[in-house]
Amino acid sequence: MNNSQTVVLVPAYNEAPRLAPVLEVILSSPLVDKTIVIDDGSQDDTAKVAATYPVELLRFDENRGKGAALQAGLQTAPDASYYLFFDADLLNFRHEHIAELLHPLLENEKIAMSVGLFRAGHKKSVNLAQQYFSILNGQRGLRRSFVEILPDLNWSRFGVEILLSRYAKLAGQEIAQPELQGISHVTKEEKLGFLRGFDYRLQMFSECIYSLFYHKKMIRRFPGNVPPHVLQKL
Ligand SMILES: Nc1nc2c(ncn2[C@@H]2O[C@H](COP(=O)(O)OP(=O)(O)OP(=O)(O)O)[C@@H](O)[C@H]2O)c(=O)[nH]1
Ligand SMILES: [Mg+2]
Repeated sequence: MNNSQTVVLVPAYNEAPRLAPVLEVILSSPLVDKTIVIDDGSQDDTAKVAATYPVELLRFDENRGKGAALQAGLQTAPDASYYLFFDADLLNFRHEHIAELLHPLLENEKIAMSVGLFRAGHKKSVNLAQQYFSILNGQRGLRRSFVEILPDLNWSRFGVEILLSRYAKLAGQEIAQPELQGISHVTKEEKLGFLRGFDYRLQMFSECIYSLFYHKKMIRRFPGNVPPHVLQKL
């Protein structure tokens, strides 16, 4: 009997039109024990949609960014063995993607984090972007022992993936990069229209660049649970 627990975290900000199909895949997966949706300050019906499903819903009035949302989710389930992160706007999302992300953690205890690589048949731009920017992918699996040594994620907003990937390297942790075939997601421009979407994209880029250049400084300032020997290297 295996009593390990797998918890899925879904950060969702203004995702009411896209959230339901993603939750249906997660909730019908035999690999998932618990699902937590984190909505901080959505102006649409994201929380209402989430509340129609058997998930734990964390709702904050103020928007605090994706990094803080994931941190809140992690703190809610401190005893899980594995944590999977899935964005709320996935397309062509299937059970096999959950297995692909989880398997590297189950099969090799040296792997601290798995980072999904999108392999989308039809969207060439997504494939190409992933080739170069896999560090940005939000579909991840984390082992509890890695979660237990994470720095504070609250400041990082859209830079959270860069923070996690860079920190894993600094902490000498191994990363797996399973391919997630056929999966894709809705872009900001598709959600918000070109101008507003592009504006939001620029904001995301600036948060990512901040994280890329300043993650060491920010880890020193907000070390969370980073062990002393890792802090010394920063
Ligand atoms: N709770 C919460 N979730 C967020 C926040 N910002 C982004 N998210 C969620 O994080 C996931 C990824 O955000 P997206 O805006 O789709 O970013 P992306 O997919 O990296 O970027 P593009 O597709 O290139 O536009 C989605 O599920 C968002 O709803 C936030 O401030 N709070
Ligand atoms: Mg997206």
